[in-house]
Amino acid sequence: MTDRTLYYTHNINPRVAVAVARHLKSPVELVRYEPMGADREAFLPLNPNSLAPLLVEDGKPLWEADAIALRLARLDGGDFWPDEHAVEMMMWVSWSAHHFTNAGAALVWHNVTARSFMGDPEPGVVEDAANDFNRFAAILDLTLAGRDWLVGNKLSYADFRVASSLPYAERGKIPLGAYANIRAWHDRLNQIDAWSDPFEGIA
Ligand SMILES: N[C@@H](CCC(=O)N[C@@H](CS)C(=O)NCC(=O)O)C(=O)O
Repeated sequence: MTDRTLYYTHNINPRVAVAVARHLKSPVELVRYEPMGADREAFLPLNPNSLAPLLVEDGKPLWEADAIALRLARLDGGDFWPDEHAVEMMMWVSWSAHHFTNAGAALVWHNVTARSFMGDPEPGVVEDAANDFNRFAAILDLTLAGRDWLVGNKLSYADFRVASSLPYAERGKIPLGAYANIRAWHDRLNQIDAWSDPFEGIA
């Protein structure tokens, strides 16, 4: 039997990977670790990025949340990453990384993470990040005016991926107020236990 472990922390990208694993009931052991702290040296050969998530299968490492999600979806064999919509899936995954989640994560970084060790962020920096977020949020909101889910009229990894920063919206001061369709879509996602509380019962 394959020995399969998903290493995670509670931040944006590993949260998505854990949510996928729990949603798909993947045959993985979930282990919390500190890739930039106590576990850094030991894990360097497996992940030279010193980041989470990390999937290790019989000693073979796979990093990047999206690659891990694809691997878990293939293992599952279902349609969480539907082959017939592979190109559209890639569009949303890429758009999330480069635009929407990038902008949301910047707000979380300035308003939560960096604030904890650098103090209050420069207002101009936060304003730029918010403008960036608003630019892409308007596009997502318009898209979601006409559909419940992003790809193929069904929940897929595209929804998990594009929503990755939203569980941190309150703490990160991500401005969702003007985007009723995004909020309704995220409410739908939050009906899924694996999304609303991926760390339930684990460290
Ligand atoms: N592109 C990578 C980004 C990974 C990444 O930036 N991970 C961050 C969390 S979002 C990390 O490991 N930070 C250190 C930590 O969480 O302890 C992916 O999608 O997996």
